[in-house]
Amino acid sequence: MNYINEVYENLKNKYANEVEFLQAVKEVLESIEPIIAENEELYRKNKILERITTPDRIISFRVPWVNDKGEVEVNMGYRVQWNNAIGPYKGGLRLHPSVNQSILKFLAFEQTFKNSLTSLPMGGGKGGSDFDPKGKSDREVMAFCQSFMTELYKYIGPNRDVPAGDIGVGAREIGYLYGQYKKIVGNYEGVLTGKGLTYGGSLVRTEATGYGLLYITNELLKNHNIDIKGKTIVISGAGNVAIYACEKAMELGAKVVSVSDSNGYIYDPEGIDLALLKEIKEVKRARLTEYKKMRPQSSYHEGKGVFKLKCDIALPCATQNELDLEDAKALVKNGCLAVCEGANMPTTLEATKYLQKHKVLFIPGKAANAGGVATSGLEMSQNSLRLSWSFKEVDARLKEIMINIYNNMAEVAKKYNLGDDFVAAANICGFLKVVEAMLAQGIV
Ligand code: NDP
Ligand code: 2IT
Repeated sequence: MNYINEVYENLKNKYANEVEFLQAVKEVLESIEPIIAENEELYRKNKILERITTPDRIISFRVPWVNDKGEVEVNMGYRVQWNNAIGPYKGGLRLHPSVNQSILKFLAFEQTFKNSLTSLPMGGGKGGSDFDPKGKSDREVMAFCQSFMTELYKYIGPNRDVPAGDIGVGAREIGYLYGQYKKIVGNYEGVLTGKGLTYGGSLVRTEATGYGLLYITNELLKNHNIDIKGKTIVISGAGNVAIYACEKAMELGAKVVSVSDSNGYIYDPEGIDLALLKEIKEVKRARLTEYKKMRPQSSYHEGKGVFKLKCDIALPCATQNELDLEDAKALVKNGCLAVCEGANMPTTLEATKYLQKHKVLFIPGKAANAGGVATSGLEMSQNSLRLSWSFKEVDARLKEIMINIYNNMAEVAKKYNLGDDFVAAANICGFLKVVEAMLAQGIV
């Protein structure tokens, strides 16, 4: 059996229930075949694949907190510290009832390669809890965050592990987490990113993932002689990534006709009303059904289906495995030109292969949504320098990083004859830097 299959089969036997983790590993291992072939003996001897698919550690803990009725509730908290060969662990915290070890392992594994792609010195990590922030009062969210940090603080630090936001974690949660860390540790330091602008946050971090997604999408299109102006875009999700993807897409002259949440989606043929969307999601924390009430020309559709809409470009920005084979078939049938992933692993393996086979340009999440963590890296730099850069400066750096990621992928694609396979190109780019650092640092 070849080395890649051996490692994958072992993981499959050991972690049969961790389907998301196995999916993420399979995609990476399949695409680094040419790299392994070049140096198989060295990699085998150093057990590189076994080590890179095993986290440095997984911390899991109880998170007790008191709800508004005075009752005690108990959740599980986790931090997966995957790999710190190229820098301190870095990655978001997810608060969602679906959170489990498999999901956090896939996210931390992916994060390791994503962070490597940014060219900034950040290792990979991810954490979170099965706590559901939906419908909770501010005080309940604060109580949860304080309890979560009372355990997590032992394992993080500005040179050790720097968490940030992800699904269910935005400015409010980062504020409560930061306050508790500071109270326990006593240091005013850059231990989290996505902080508020009055206490060490960076301009553009809120917009960064969505903006970065559009910068790289635009670069992809430009390099294929396609103008984004006038194109119809379908976006899924209505959270942080979706909102700012929508904003930048409109700025670039495209028309965004949909957004969605876990209950259903909005189709607005005249283009999404961004101010209304922000008011509903960022201010009121309400459901998308509110949108239809204010925009009668739009329609609300219960359940899934956003990718069945006709579009030139699809940007999945909600969650893992939201775009399946049926969606991929509909996108191809409707003449979709490009799919770029704002979310982490939103496209199933079969759907990805179908899209690529039918010549739909495809950029995987670890490249396309790297703008968020890249700007977190810029927040860390500003914290270390005790400086704040202007919006224009951070935005310019973000854009440069995204274009660099595209160019690095294109170079690797050329070198290994990958055509437009940016899945393989991203995995190879991310993998090489981490592995070189691991080899240099010995068996640790
Ligand atoms: P938010 O919590 O701000 O928004 C998430 C959106 O996705 C909401 O509209 C939510 O709907 C929807 N959603 C979440 N879970 C599900 C589900 N199981 N089924 C259907 N819809 C769902 O999160 P973000 O926008 O920050 O994150 C979105 C994606 O982008 C995630 O995959 C995240 O990992 C990824 N990402 C985020 C980055 C960041 O900087 N924030 C950086 C890079 C990637 P509802 O409100 O109904 O739950
Ligand atoms: O998936 C991701 O890259 C994020 N949620 C952002 C992580 C970060 O550290 O900013």
